Amino acid sequence: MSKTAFITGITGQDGSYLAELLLDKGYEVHGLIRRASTFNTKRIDHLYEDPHEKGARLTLHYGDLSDGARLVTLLSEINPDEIYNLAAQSHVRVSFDEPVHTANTTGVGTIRLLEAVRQAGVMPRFYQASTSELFGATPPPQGEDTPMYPRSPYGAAKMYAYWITKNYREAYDMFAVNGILFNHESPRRGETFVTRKITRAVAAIKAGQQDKLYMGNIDAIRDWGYAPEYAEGMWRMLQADEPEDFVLATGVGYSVRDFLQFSFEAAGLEWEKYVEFDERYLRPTEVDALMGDPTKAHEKLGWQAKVLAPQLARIMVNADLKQQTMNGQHYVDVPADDIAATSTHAVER
Ligand code: NAP
Ligand code: F7E
Repeated sequence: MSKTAFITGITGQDGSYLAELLLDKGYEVHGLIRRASTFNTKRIDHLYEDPHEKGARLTLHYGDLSDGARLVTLLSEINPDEIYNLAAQSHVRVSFDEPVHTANTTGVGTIRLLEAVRQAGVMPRFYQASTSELFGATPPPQGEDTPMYPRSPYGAAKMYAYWITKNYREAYDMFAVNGILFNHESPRRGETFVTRKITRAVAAIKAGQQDKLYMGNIDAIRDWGYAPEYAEGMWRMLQADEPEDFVLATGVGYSVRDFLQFSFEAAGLEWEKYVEFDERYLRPTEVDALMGDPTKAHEKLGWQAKVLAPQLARIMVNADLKQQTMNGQHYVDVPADDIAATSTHAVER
């Protein structure tokens, strides 16, 4: 019998890779999408199956993490074996502009979903998209037992979600786990996160459409991995014998300056000629350095990151260059030569 999964945030970067992975594994996949006045399913359009066709295994449902009643109805109907809660207002800088909205979606949204599980009387395994932003000001390396010190409304909202997931595991014996994921990127990364902002700018500069790239704090250090590999890690957490929290990271840190260099080099350009500082991209409180310790995931889940930032930058620049030549009409996935070097579930278009 095939398993059924429910994914919130299926239209996001991670949701799209996870949906691919689960469909590949034979799951029936249900995704929560927000009604918008424009289409917001670009990252999963290639997975769409006409529901009139027999055997269609991807179903999308309108809903929102702010609407608990809708979540109860959906979970009662779907009765999933696994829930992946990936939906969030996920941009750290934006969370300073919209702190209450971020708390409502990223924090309280999680308890709405957990309560919906209880009210619907279903018994799925539950994955919570926790984050290295929980560690915030605590210096690296950061592992499962590192003290948490969030530095943004986003980090604080995720802190609540992290603890309420643990609490429901202990209070109600739920198989509920936190995946504490360090930054992971891809050609599908949202355009205003730093890696994608850089790789899109490289492609636009190369095409003669842009002269300058304005950046904030380029001294910040991050542990950047490749998103499809992290989707595999999420799935493995829910297949484990016991519900436990895991860090997923590469274990290697690079600065934003390093990522600029890798990306511009990939297009044969010198970053210093194009990059300028703009204070509007600074945050009121910054997370200076994140670098994870993925030992537990390696030992217990057999999970290990393969792609590190230099290769990641090449993958993303190549995809953005290709997208430029296609006039930005389509999402372009990982080029074939890079895909061969990884074992991912990315779909070529
Ligand atoms: P993303 O690309 O920003 O996707 C976020 C998803 O959440 C989108 O599908 C979005 O829908 C949906 N969403 C936002 N608000 C919602 C609401 N109120 N109700 C229902 N859906 C809502 O994020 P991502 O990079 O894929 O990350 C996935 C999850 O992992 C997030 O929770 C993020 O905070 C967390 N995380 C990410 C990283 C990372 O490096 N990527 C690291 C650690 C943790 P629309 O498409 O309609 O906007
Ligand atoms: O910033 C610096 C910025 O916005 C990375 C989310 O997925 O990962 C992500 O959060 C660093 C920061 O990601 C610009 O100050 C410099 O130090 O790409 P980012 P993030 O804040 O690390 C975590 C794990 C999550 O959970 C989040 O959901 O880059 N930086 N100049 C800049 N950042 C941006 N966005 N834009 C700049 O111009």
